[in-house]
Formats: sequence, C-alpha cells, structure tokens
Amino acid sequence: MATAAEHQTARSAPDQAAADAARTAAQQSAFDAAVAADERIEPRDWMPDAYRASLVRQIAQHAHSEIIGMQPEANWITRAPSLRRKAILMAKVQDEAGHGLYLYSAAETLGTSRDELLDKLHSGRQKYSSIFNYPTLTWADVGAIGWLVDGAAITNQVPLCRCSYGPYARAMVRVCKEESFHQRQGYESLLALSRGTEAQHAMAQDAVDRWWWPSLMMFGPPDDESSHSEQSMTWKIKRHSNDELRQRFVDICVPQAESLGLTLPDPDLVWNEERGQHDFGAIDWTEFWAVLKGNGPCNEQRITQRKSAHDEGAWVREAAAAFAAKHGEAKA
Ligand code: FAQ
Repeated sequence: MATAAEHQTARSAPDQAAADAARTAAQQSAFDAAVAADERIEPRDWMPDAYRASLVRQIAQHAHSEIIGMQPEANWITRAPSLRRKAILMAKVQDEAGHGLYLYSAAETLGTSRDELLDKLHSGRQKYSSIFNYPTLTWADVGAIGWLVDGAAITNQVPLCRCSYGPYARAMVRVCKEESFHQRQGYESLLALSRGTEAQHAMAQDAVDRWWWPSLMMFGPPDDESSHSEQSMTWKIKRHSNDELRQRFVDICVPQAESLGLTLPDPDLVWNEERGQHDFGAIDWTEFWAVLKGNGPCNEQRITQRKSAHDEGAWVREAAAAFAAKHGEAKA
C-alpha cells in the first residue's frame, strides 16, 4: 500500500512539471528581453542550452585560432631581418598567446574546462581558423599576415565587442586594441618592402597574392551556406553576416593596397558606383571546405606541432599546479 508521502509525490509530479515549464518560460522571456534591450548576458544568468553551446563552439574556435596562429609567424622570429623587427614580432606572437588565454577563460565561464577544449582541438573535434593552414614562405608573409589577417580579424572582431555575452565582449575590447597594433606593424613592414629594392617589392607582392584570397575566406562561408549566422545574429552573438563583413574588409583594403603600391590579385575587383562598394571576383569555396576538412597545405603540421608543444609544456602546468597547491596549503 502506498504511503501518504508517496501519494503526495504522485499527486505533485504533474504540478511540478507545470511549475518547471512555467519557470523555464519566464527565464526564456527574461533572456529574450535582455538580448532585445542590448543588455549583457553574464555567466550566472539563465541562458538557453543552445546559446551556451554555440558560444562555446565559437569562443573555443576563436581561442584555438589565436594559439595555432602563433605558429606561422613564429617561424620567422629567428630570421627577422633586424633586431627591431624581431622584437616587434616576438611581442606580437606573445600577444596572440594572451588572446588565447582571455578567450579560453571566457569559454570556461560557460562551464567547460580548458583541458576539455584543448583535447577537442587536438583530436580534431573543434576547428581553428582556415587561414592558419597556409605556409609563411618568405619574410614578407609576416607583413601580409599583419596587414591582411589581423586586418580581417579586426573587421570581424570589432562588432564582437558588442556581443550579447559579457565575458566574450569584454575580452574582445582588449584583443581589438592589440590587433590594431598588429595590423599597423604589418602594413608598415610591407610598405618598407614595397618601397625597397625591386626584389623586396616583388616579395611583398607575392605575399599579398598568396594571402589575399585566404583572408577573404576567414569571414566564413557565404551567407546562404552559413549554418549558424541567422541564429547567432538573433542572439546578438554576431552583429553582421559573413558577407557583410567580407565586403567591408574589401572596401577597406583597396585604398590601402594603393597606398602600399601593391595590387590585389583580383581582375574583377572594381568600384561599383551604384552600390557604393567594390565588386570582387568569385572565391574558391572548394578550397575553403577542403581546408576545413583537414586538407590544407599545413593542417597536419599545425596540429602535430600544437600537440608536441602541449606535451613538452606538461612540466610547466604540473609545476604551476604544485606551486598553487603549496601556496593554498600555506594559506590554510
Ligand atoms: N575557418 O555558420 P558559419 C585571428 C566554420 S583570429 C574555419 O558561418 P559562424 C587573430 C564554422 O565554425 C581568427 N572554420 O559559422 C590572429 C562552422 O563550423 P562548425 C579567428 C570556419 O560561427 C591574427 C561552419 O564553418 N577568428 O586571426 C571558418 O556563424 C594573426 C559554418 O560557418 C574568429 O574565430 C573559418 N574561416 O561564423 C591570430 C572570430 N569560417 O562550428 C594570429 C570569431 C566558418 O559548425 C595571427 N568567430 N567556419 O563546425 C566568428 O566570428 C565566426 O565563428 C566566423 C564563422 C565568422 C568565423
């Protein structure tokens, strides 16, 4: 025979389900209202599971891009042409590591651990930006990365300073300030080459020829093939579509290329008076999807190097953890 308590539980279960549903609906309304009012969502606020998952996906991919992105440029640290250029490049590569740290911390506020995210990067379950699967063949590539890759990153990330998720938006403010310095140093470095000897000018032009199209791909697939854009824009994670930002970037780059005395490798690039924007040639999306699938020129090399850096750095993480534990004990 059922006890009084069991009767009580049986009676209250549907009531409980209704109460839970009402609470979730109220939380969803409060979330929607906060997003609509351009308020920030903070880590302890209620948020839909899909919003949390999409943020973890994007922030993790962004963090991974920052640390994998250290590799192509680090390739030139020991061969920088002067002490000044070397000091600038070392500072830039260190900044990228710092950006990775802010971003992993932002992702951790959503309930994931850094170990889990790195594990997903190393096992290919999370992505990093397609751009870092291209090689840096000459010193001019360092300038082209600064001008074009950091330039594209800023164009994409300035609107992220207004992202609805507070920790991500705040991280972006500092990242953008540093990216701005990176972009300027790249431009200045390319300008020096462009105005240098004939061979230096040719080297700068060759680098721009190789980095231009992959930089346009950084903004992601065209809007009609972008699986996340619509939802991310409704949630105000993204403020503009991939194509809008790509167009903005092209329009910024054209006059800068002219000032640099370099040409952009696109015969279809032309000012469209009616649109008030530049028309530009077709992007090779087959190449983009191939790179995403792991078949770019350097995918394998980047992940192998990342994993070995992680393994070789194990003693540093262990030492830091032991130090923190010792300090904790001493305090206790
Ligand atoms: N590479 O539906 P969408 C930097 C994936 S930081 C690889 O349009 P979404 C600094 C996308 O994840 C550069 N994968 O996706 C630096 C999705 O796959 P999933 C990184 C890409 O998220 C400079 C699928 O395609 N910046 O450069 C790419 O709405 C120099 C469908 O795409 C950021 O991460 C790509 N290019 O829009 C460091 C910025 N594009 O996840 C060192 C933050 C798309 O379903 C040296 N992220 N995919 O498996 C974003 O703004 C967005 O995530 C987009 C993509 C715009 C990248």
